Amino acid sequence: MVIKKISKSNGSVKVPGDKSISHRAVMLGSLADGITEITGFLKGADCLSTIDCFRKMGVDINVNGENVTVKGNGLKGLKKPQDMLYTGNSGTTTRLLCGILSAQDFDTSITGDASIQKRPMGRVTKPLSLMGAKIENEYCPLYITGTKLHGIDYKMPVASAQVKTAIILAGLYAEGETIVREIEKSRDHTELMLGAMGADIDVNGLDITVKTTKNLSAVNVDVPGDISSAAFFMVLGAVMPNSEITITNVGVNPTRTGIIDVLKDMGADITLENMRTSAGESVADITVRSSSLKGTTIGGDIIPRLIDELPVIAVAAVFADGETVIKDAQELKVKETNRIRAVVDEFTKCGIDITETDDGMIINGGKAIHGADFKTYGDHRMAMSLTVLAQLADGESTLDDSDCACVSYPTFFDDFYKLGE
Ligand code: SPQ
Repeated sequence: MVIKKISKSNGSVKVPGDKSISHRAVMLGSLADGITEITGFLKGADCLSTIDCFRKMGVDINVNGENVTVKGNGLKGLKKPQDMLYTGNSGTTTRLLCGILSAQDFDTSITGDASIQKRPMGRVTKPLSLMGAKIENEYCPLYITGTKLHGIDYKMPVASAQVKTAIILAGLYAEGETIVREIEKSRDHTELMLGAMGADIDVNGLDITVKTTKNLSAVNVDVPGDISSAAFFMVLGAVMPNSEITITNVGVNPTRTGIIDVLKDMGADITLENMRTSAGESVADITVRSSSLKGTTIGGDIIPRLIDELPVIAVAAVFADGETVIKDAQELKVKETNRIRAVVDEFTKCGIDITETDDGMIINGGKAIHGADFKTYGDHRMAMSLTVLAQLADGESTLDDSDCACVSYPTFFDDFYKLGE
């Protein structure tokens, strides 16, 4: 696909629902007693994979546009699926399911696409096995023998919301108390939603304690817009001359807002308005205006708060004066693709001064760049980040695969080009 260029970016955009919250609403709704009405659900491929898996385990889920109704089966009401569960491209579905399925009284198996089969599952299977879980393999396909679990006190070796959540979900079923100790705070949507559903869960700084839970009570979930999708417009608005973009109804849970902090630090003109809370999640309208950016250093405990935004933050760094250092971001290597290598290889094609490091990259920005024929590696965030990058490159750019954007943002290209009209 030739990446069309827009000559201006002005106006308002409403990005689709948050992917992390949409997954969790379907999963926890399936395990709750009663009916969960989800509004603003993200109908991206990953969340549809989650729906498909739970339907295969006997949960009645009705999808009507962005409205989803889940008739919960209760914590002990899932049924043995006929076939292997297929999680597509979704790490969240795969890892969170491991926590739930370990504790069922039936056996299951899970696999996903070529990318999922390369993503490490040992990070969830190891702690779950300490709880008594029986999971064969550290890469998909995984074979899970349902069994009784017991609580553990687990210090996480990586900052990962998926690992944390898999253990918490297993902890709902486990005998005794389960404590997960994070090294850095990662997104806390699971804790918030479980708390609202009446689970016995307590958060104390980086430590989360969950006790055996008899039942969860369904709550309605109004999913805010995904800040990870808003990120593309935040960077576009900041780097493109004469821009003013308002992104409405964006989730600004503090565990997700690292990109706002970093862009502000780089000199971006960003304001948050209409701050409100919906189902325990903070929501705001975000306005970004073009400004001159300067390089910065990004590392430490901000990384989990912006991990998925780093490819597009790297785009901002290309148009910022001076050096930007991204460090402590080794986790990028185990995403849909190795996002450090992918960003460095594709940006290099444009003549950008970028160097790969073991835990991130160094970008010397503020220089003219030219278009290129880009590879996305089947990674949705690469496809959308490269589309933003191409806007300020001289000459034409192409993408080998634009369809992969549908994993998290099926209407991305429509929304993007509408801003230029
Ligand atoms: O679900 P998946 O494929 O892992 O998606 C990604 C993404 O870019 O959309 C990562 F590749 O987001 C993860 C995120 O990186 C979603 C997530 C969650 O919902 O709990 C947590 C993060 O992953 P991790 O490994 O840090 O727990």
